[in-house]
Amino acid sequence: MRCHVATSCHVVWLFVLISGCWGQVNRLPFFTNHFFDTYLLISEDTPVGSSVTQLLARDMDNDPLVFGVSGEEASRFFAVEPDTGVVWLRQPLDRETKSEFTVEFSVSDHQGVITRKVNIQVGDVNDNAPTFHNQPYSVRIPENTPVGTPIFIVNATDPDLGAGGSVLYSFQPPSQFFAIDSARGIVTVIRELDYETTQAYQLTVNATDQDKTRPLSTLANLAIIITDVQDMDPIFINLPYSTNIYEHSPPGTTVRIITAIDQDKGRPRGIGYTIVSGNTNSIFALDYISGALTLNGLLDRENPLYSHGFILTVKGTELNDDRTPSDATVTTTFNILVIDINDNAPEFNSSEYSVAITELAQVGFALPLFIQVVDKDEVSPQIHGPSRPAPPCFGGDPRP
Ligand SMILES: *[C@@H]1O[C@H](CO)[C@@H](O)[C@H](O)[C@H]1NC(C)=O
Ligand SMILES: *[C@@H]1O[C@H](CO)[C@@H](O)[C@H](O)[C@H]1NC(C)=O
Ligand SMILES: *[C@@H]1O[C@H](CO)[C@@H](O)[C@H](O)[C@H]1NC(C)=O
Ligand SMILES: [Ca+2]
Ligand SMILES: [Ca+2]
Repeated sequence: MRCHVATSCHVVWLFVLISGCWGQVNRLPFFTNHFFDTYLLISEDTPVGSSVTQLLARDMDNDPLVFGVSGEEASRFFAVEPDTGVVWLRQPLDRETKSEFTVEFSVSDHQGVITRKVNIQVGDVNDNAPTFHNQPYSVRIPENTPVGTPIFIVNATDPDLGAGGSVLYSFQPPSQFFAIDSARGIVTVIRELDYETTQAYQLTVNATDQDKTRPLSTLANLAIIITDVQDMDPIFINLPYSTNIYEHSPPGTTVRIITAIDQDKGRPRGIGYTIVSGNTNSIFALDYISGALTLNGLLDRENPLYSHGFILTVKGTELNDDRTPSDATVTTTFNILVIDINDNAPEFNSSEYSVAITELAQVGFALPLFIQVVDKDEVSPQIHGPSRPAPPCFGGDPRP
C-alpha cells in the first residue's frame, strides 16, 4: 500500500511520522539454512533433549520472528524454540525404524507465515547386534557323515548399514569336529564322528558385525545330534565259554546260555545264535533267540565220539528289524568236557565160566580158569581226557 498523495505534504509527513507507515508492503521473512535445499542429517544416536539445528531466517523489515514446526508426526519428534529457532529432539530416533522425515518448519513475522519443508535423513550408527533367524538350531546327522559334508546353515542378519551390518560367524570355542563358514554360516563336518564315543555336540555360534570401533555380537546354540548307524559287529560277553557236563545228563539240560550284544548302542539289534561246527550228532541244541545251549540227546562218555568232549563254534548274528540275519556276526568257540560218572559195573568177559577138575585135585591146586574183569569207567571220574585203554585183566590164580 502506498501513501496517498495528499494535498499537503506536511500533512503527509505528519501522518507518516504518527502512523509509522511509509506506505510500504510488508516483506515476509525467509529461511536462510542451506539444508532446505538439500537435507538435514541427524544421527540416530542423538540424545533426546539435545538441539539438532537452529532455524535461521531473515526479515527485510527486521520484524521480530517466530519459528515453529507443523505436522503431527514432526511435532512428536521435534520442538522448535519460537524466538531462537533452535530445534530440539523430543524422542529417540532409530534409523532402522524410520530413516527419513519430511518436516515443515515455519517462520512468522506476525504479519505473515512462511513454511518450508526439509528432508531430514537419520544417520546410521552401529546400534544393532546381529539377529539369528529360525532358532532353535538343532540337527541330527548319522555318525558316518563324511568329512566335508555341509550339515547346517545358520542365518543371522544385522539391520545396520555397511560394516556394522555385515555378519561374520564363528564357533566359540572352536570345535574339533565341526567348522563354520565365516561368511555364509555353513556348518561342515571336519573330523570323523563316532556315535559310540559322542552322541551329541552342543556348539555356540558367535555372529558378530564388522564395525571397526564397536562390533556387536550375538550367540546362538547349535545342537548336533549324532545318530547311530550299524557299523559295529556284535561281541560275545562273559567269555571264555567252557563248561563241563556230566554224561547222561537228561536231554534238555541247559549247558549254558551264551550271550552276544550289538556294540551299536543307539538302537542295538537283536542277536540270533547258531552252532557253526563241532556239534557231533547234533548232541546239542542252541536256541536261536535265547542263546540257551541244551543237551539234545544222550551223552555217553563211553561213546568214543563224545569222550574227547566237544569244541563247538557258535555264531551270533545281528538281526534286522524283520528278524532276517544281517551281515554283522561274531563267532567264538565253546569247549565242553564230558564228565564221567561211574555208570559201568565191572564186567566179566563171560557170563559163566566152567572148568573141569578131578576129584583128585588137592587143596592148592590152581584151577585152569581165566576170568577177565573190565571197567569202562575211568579210574577216577574226576579226571577227564581221552579215554584210556581198558585196565588190564587180572586173571587166574584165585586162591580159595
Ligand atoms: C536369512 O534370513 C533372512 C531373514 O529371514 C532372509 O531374508 C535371508 O534370505 C536368509 N538368508 C539365508 C542365506 O538363508
Ligand atoms: C564374538 O566374536 C567376536 C570376534 O571374534 C568377539 O569380538 C566377540 O567378543 C565374540 N562375542 C562374544 C559374545 O563372545
Ligand atoms: C576171558 O579172558 C581170558 C583172558 O584174556 C581168556 O583167556 C578167556 O578165554 C576169556 N574167556 C572168554 C569166555 O572169552
Ligand atoms: Ca543403526
Ligand atoms: Ca550392527
